[in-house]
Amino acid sequence: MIGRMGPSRWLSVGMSALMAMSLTIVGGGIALGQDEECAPVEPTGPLPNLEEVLGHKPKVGLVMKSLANEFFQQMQAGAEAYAAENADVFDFEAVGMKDERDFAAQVGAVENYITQQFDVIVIAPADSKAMVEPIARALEAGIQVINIDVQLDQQAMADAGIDLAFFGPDNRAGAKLAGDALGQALGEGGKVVILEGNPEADNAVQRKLGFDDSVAEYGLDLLDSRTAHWETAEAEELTSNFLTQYPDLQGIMAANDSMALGAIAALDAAGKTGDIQVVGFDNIPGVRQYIKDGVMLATVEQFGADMAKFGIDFGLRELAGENFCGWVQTPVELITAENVVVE
Ligand code: ALL
Repeated sequence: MIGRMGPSRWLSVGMSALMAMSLTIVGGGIALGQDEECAPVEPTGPLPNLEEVLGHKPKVGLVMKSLANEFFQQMQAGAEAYAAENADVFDFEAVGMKDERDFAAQVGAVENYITQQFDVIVIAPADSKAMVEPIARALEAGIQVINIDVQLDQQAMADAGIDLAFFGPDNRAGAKLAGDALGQALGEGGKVVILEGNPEADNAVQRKLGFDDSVAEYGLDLLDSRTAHWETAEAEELTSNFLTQYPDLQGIMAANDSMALGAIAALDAAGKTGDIQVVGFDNIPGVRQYIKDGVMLATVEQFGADMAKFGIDFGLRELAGENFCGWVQTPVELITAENVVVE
């Protein structure tokens, strides 16, 4: 049921109105410049029961990225538990990729759901441009597609003649929370590097911009910025190289926690644990103890499981005739030693 989540955590930002950023109160939640043409996004009542209308129980597919990444493991677990609670309302299946660059697996999953005539696809695209084509084919086949986590490219969507709402966080603002924590810890002139996510994904681009914002605001000295494609092993290797290249390095901004873990492993191997501050993004279970122990400075919680659950809800609501547009903004929260919860 959609109402369980607490409405005030959900913001709706219409793309066209985004620039204006006017503050409006909508139905108990806060909407930033909500696009009036867009359906209200407040959580409302129980899930629509569509079995009678459709003649079958709706089939919902969740397409994620790397299942080696705890972020998606948690998303999968949350979505599966939600589907089990609502087993009378919809059938559910979740798929992921074997690693962060196994893009063909995502395309294959969408094709497969088209063939199997799924009713709803909720997808976190690995590539903001390349994923538009397969999604356009799914829409053409009459499937409701909900874009979560990584926003599809506006131009690529326009070229393909589609227009999907985005259900996800402000990645730039989220990264800036982590970047600011590092800025405050190091002060002006602090020497930092950025480990970027996969540049094909819009959220990687946005997080890089958010870190850049912190660099500018705190007068940090950005020595280097490169991608480790969201992966731990690649981040470890890149960080080892950075440590040799920049012996006076003081801080690392990683665009996700998988890469933060790689950075921490490289620091450990170099005997520099705790000497160089690390921030990340996701608040995966694997970093929480490090944050508590001061090995890692901060991360950003982005409620991945909720994102998928809401994606399912909004998909079913679209199937019932509602139409969402613009940006349905989901929350982010800075996690430090002060508020981290180690289970
Ligand atoms: C993004 C997510 C996570 C994740 C990354 C890796 O889309 O938001 O931060 O770690 O994908 O695929």
